[in-house]
Amino acid sequence: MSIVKHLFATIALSTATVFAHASVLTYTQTITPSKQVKINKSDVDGYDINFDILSKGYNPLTQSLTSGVLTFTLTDNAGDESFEFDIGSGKFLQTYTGSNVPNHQEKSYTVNLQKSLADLAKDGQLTVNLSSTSGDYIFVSSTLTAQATNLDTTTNVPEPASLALIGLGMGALALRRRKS
Ligand SMILES: [Ca+2]
Ligand SMILES: [Ca+2]
Ligand SMILES: [Ca+2]
Repeated sequence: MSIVKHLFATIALSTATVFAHASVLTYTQTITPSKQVKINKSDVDGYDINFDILSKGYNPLTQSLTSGVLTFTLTDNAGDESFEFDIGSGKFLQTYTGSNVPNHQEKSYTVNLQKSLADLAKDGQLTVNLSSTSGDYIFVSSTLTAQATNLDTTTNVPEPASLALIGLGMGALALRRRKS
């Protein structure tokens, strides 16, 4: 292999390493109503909460959303109940169901965004509708944690190691020229 070919092979390898180490961006948003919200089966519209990570710096044009997790904290006064969370909408709708929110204590429920991740990725916004399918419960708060990576490759600068290799390659070329 000529020195030049070897040099380019080394640079290509180094660049791939830079991509693999692209930094992970984390966005977190917590929604807490000013007073606790009771959700009844008789409220047919349920209760909407709206997440927006655009305001946190997410940019759908330059970043790729890799994961998202929602946690919901609920509590209850009395009785047994069942609930449904509609996360996202249309073809990205993801539904989570549960039952029997503990009385007089808080419980957190964790949902990984799967289908609904694309809803959030598209425009940085995600609406969740909380409803009851029997009885009532109290919504305390919800937190969204999403992770993204930069798509923009122009910000990836060569690592010092590959710069040093380029320097070595140039030196070798210069030596060769002097010899011939
Ligand atoms: Ca209960
Ligand atoms: Ca959306
Ligand atoms: Ca109840």
